[in-house]
Amino acid sequence: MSHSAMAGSAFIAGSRGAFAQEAAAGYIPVVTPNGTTLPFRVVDGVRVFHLTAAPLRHEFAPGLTGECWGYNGSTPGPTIEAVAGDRVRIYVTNRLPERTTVHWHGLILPNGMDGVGGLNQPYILPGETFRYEFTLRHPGTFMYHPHADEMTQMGMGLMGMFVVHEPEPEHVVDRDFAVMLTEWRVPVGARRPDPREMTDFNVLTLNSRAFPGTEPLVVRTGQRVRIRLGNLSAMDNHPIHLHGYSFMITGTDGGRIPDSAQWPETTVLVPVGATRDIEFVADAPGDWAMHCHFTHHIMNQMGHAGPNMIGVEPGDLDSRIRSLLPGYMTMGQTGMAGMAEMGMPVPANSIPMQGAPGRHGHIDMGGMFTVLKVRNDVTSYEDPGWYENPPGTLARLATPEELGADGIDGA
Ligand SMILES: [Cu+2]
Repeated sequence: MSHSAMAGSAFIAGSRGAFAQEAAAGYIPVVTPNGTTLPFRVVDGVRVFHLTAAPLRHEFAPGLTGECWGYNGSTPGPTIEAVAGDRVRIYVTNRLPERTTVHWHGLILPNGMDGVGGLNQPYILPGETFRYEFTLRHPGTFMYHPHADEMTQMGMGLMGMFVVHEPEPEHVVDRDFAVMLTEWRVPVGARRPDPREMTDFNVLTLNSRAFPGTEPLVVRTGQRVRIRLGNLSAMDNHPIHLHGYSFMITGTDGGRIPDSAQWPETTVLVPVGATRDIEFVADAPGDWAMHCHFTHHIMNQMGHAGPNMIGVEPGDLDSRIRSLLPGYMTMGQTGMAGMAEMGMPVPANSIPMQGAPGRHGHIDMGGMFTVLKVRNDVTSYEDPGWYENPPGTLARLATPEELGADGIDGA
């Protein structure tokens, strides 16, 4: 008997926040930062879900809202969770202005359930509801997305994570996160992502949110943590770097990697159309950055068209231009960090180069960036605020005495 029986016949709410919810479903539920878990009901032993694809308004981060597409009111759609051995029935209602399907990425299932429009099934036309049903044959981290007008529908936000737990929990963790990586082109001043973009993506997201809109991953010191990363970006693999830890790569959308074949990393490359699971014991308290290591993927909307000003000495250029253009100021001569921090006026509904204030100053990163917050004494998984570094453990200005004592010249 599958674990779904434990869930009873009531809809199970998504898991967020309190510890008490963890035992409810018979496994440690996955947490989808900034997202939710898809409710289900059990009917005659079958776990029944309902997805509705529809347009929606989505906030990428404070200051930038888009007219996107998603499932059940969000992009990514709610995370689907079940247990290997479960039979699942998933109804999909199409409220989009065009036909769609859903492909269950990575799942081993009957050919007619695979969701490639035209190849495996007729399209789900606007207004129709299709029924998918199959048995989950193996545990792992999978995804779901349309296989119809793929460039448009994924470029507009239609995607979600699909987690299948082990029937007899062998590799148990205390905190289990699901994070979908994707990328968007939202022209400055526009609300509509442009799915025709091939190269110049300017909103890079974790669960469709750009920092500082990303919720931190909150963990108690000593907990075993799994982060399930999926990538349904149009064109980019993402090297996701976690600070503070060496983690093991424990799974892909092909399944769990045997212990003997796992390897340690601090950066995991998540290819387009793939998932990667990483695991570690959170034994180091602090605020640890987790971000894509492509530096252009930790920038929000920015222009690339202007001249490179680094090292330029503008002389009296500013005062001369100001006679024509009041308030003009040459920027970027010493680097570009100041631009966001200065609070440059920006076009409505845009977040150019925006980072966020941190505990010790401005964080220059935005986009595909979040924070793993590890704390000794958390009693809930709400954001605990910034880490207070214990005395003697914070980098600081060197004193002349210290420089002299250690023989540092030229400081
Ligand atoms: Cu990236």
